[in-house]
Amino acid sequence: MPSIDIDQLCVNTIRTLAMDAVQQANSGHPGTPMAMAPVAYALWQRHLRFDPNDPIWPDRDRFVLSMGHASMLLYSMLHLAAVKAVNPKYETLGQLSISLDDIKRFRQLDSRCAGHPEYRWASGVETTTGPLGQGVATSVGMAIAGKWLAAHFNRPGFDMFGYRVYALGGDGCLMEGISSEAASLAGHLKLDNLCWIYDNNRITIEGSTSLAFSEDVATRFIAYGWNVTRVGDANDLAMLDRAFDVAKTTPGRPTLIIVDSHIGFGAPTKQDSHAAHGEPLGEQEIKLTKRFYGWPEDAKFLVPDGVREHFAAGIGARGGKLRGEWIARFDAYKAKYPQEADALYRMQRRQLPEGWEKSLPSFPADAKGVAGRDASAKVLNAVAPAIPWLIGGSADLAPSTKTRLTFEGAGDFEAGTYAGRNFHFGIREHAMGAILNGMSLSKLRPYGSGFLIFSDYGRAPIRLAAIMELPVLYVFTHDSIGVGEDGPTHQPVEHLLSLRAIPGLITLRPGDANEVTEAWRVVLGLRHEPVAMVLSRQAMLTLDRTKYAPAAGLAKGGYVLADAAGGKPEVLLLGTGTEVALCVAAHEQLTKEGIRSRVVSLPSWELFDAQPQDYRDSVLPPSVTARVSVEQASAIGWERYVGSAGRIIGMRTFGASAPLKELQKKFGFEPDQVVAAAKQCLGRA
Ligand SMILES: Cc1ncc(C[n+]2csc(CCOP(=O)(O)OP(=O)(O)O)c2C)c(N)n1
Ligand SMILES: [Mg+2]
Repeated sequence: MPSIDIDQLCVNTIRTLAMDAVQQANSGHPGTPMAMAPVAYALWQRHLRFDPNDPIWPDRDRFVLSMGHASMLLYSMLHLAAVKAVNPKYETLGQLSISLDDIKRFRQLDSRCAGHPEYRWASGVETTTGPLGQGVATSVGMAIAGKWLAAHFNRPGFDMFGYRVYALGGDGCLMEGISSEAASLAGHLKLDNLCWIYDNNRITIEGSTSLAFSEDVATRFIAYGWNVTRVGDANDLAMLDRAFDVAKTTPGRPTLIIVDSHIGFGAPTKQDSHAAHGEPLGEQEIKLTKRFYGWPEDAKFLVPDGVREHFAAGIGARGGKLRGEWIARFDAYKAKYPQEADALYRMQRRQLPEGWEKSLPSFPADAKGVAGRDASAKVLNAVAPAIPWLIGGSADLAPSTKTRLTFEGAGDFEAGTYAGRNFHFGIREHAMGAILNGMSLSKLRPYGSGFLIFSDYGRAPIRLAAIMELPVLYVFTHDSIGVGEDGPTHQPVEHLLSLRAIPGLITLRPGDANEVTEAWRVVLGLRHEPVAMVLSRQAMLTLDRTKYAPAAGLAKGGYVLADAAGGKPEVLLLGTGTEVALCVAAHEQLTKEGIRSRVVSLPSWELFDAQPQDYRDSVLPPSVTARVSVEQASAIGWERYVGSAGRIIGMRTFGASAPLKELQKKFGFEPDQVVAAAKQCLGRA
């Protein structure tokens, strides 16, 4: 090999690993890793404060590959920097996160090198990316978390947090609306620990960006309040260096670095073409490209001597030293601030402070009742003082969703006052979802709230939270046609069903105030599951728990709330949320008429389905086939609980604009109609 300088050798190693892996997989995206290799190299080797030996060090700089299709860029970096794997017990035992063998098996079953970077699957992947725009928006959540952590934990002489967040995105990330929402908020919040790098290659899948994208990106970001700088050639390591220095030293603003690049750099026929985007280069093109790089044409997956050593002497040595200093600082911090140190440690393991649940309230029986959202406000404000990192807010609906922390000292998270616990995401549900993911990835315990109807706007990041197994809580209120006069645009119908369809997401629709308490108890005890807590706007009767079963049954997802004498029902009434009380009213009426009914409160399908068969059978005895479900939401799906002989009282159309009482009558949500359905099932109509 002709002698080229070590920087170039490293950059070309990143490139050729990506080219070879995509070719071998016969699938993937070679062009962008080839173009962005110098950017990733300059950042990781010279700037990133990251210790490959401990990729979960709390104060590490974060690198987010928002253009997830360029995953081979990240895998090459993780491999060459020798990033170690972390096991589920948060231990590093010395194995590489990404072995050369993983790279050779890119996109194959069980390879750590999945098609797109998967958090939890490959250590060092800070967040799962692939849906464009999610990564950059998630990085804003990480930067927000960085600011909060610094404000909360740092003490004079003890900078426990000061990490920076870098996200690399392309045309697609910047076209997606979520990047606008997130960048707008990041600028507003003056997140100067955040840096986005924009791969301005003017190419997307269909061809030139001139087909659909002609805005002035720099001006757009300046308008958001960002610092914008340019690097005219992605291969210019010195200019890249300067740009990163500018980002690090510009106070009060996030930085956007616009990097002009050539997709498929060096490929003789595919450079600057969308042909370099989504398919292998081809053997011949690879040979010619390697010749252009001064690389042995026939070598595959070559890591030349000196490359690994160079990374070890750069990012490895710098990161190791920084982490060592941090650990020493943490030991001194622990001696001086034991409580804070304990909190910091627990957060990393997603544990809560001892005894947090002591202040969970209980609610007395009350015929007038309490709205789900109001009960939730009370529970949240009771437990939050004991869990300082339980923080969150709303997409401008906190007065309605009642998620504001109102106790002394809770404060607001605003530009410059970063210790506050109440967040204002603005009317940006999509970005809120991604930001919550970023906060959770930074080990905060975040919640975000809005109307259930608008959960659609934030659905993509909710899905990602489920894939990543992040304990993010969404508080969705105004959960049904119970919204009343606002009409069909504000009345969720299919939303609950669509959330139930997301694997791993737990939905919870508590049926009275005490079930709301139990819902919070369950949610806060989770470490790896996102939850959609679905709450009513209108009052729900608070059941007399001396007469009916304890609300603690909620933890099993479903439980017998009221039963027929001797526990031998002939008909089952299944309800969730506001419809639980309706089932109870129907049950009382049926009992008077001598019909033996059982009410099952079923606030969470997911938790119930996870119970052993014998428990589920004890709640829903297979021999009792007369069953009625009642839920002010899409009727689809209830067949699984009521069976073919059952009746489903649910929504089959959009709602309507009218006072609640009239809607309940129109759509069948009245005790008489539940009673009639029960009798129909029993053949006694
Ligand atoms: C939300 C979303 N929509 C569509 C896609 C499919 N997709 C993957 S890459 C891509 C083009 C991205 O272009 P750009 O960001 O410029 O990346 P480049 O081709 O320059 O690497 C598209 C449309 C996606 N991954 N995510
Ligand atoms: Mg592009």
